[in-house]
Amino acid sequence: MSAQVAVIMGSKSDWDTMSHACVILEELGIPYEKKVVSAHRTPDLMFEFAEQAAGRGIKVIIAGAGGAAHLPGMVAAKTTLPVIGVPVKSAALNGLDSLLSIVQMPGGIPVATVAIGKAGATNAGLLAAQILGAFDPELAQRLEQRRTALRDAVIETSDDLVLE
Ligand code: RP5
Repeated sequence: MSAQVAVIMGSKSDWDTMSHACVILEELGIPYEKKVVSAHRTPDLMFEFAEQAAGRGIKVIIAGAGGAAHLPGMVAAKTTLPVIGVPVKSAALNGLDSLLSIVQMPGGIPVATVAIGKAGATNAGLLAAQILGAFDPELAQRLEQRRTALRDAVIETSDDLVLE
């Protein structure tokens, strides 16, 4: 099956973060592709990717970048596929720069922005799955099962609350 989700990132250095989105997609059995595409260093490749993604069967794009993180917004400007932006934690400002660059899109071109770093990348994978799950009952079922397992794991932690 061809990829339904594209996970792109501005640099190979983003992979430590963005791999967490891929872990979720693997777990849920969603075909995906992963690629380094930089808004600053490979702008022509970025536009080519964004313009061709829908035609290749991609349904959701997850885009992660750090610093002056233009990638998610620029990709969103060139496609009507849903784009989920992941702010990668930067060295200088701990990812606040990435977050604000991605989340503060002017009205008209949306980017669904998640949290900074690992939690955001994990949630980006889950959000992409939930978007696809709205049209795929079997995937929706796997998401329900995942939620149930999460709930049970949390409830079980009560057993660990013992006085020393
Ligand atoms: C951004 O610049 C990337 O998304 C990355 O988070 C950041 C730093 O990139 P490298 O200098 O590590 O390649 O474009």
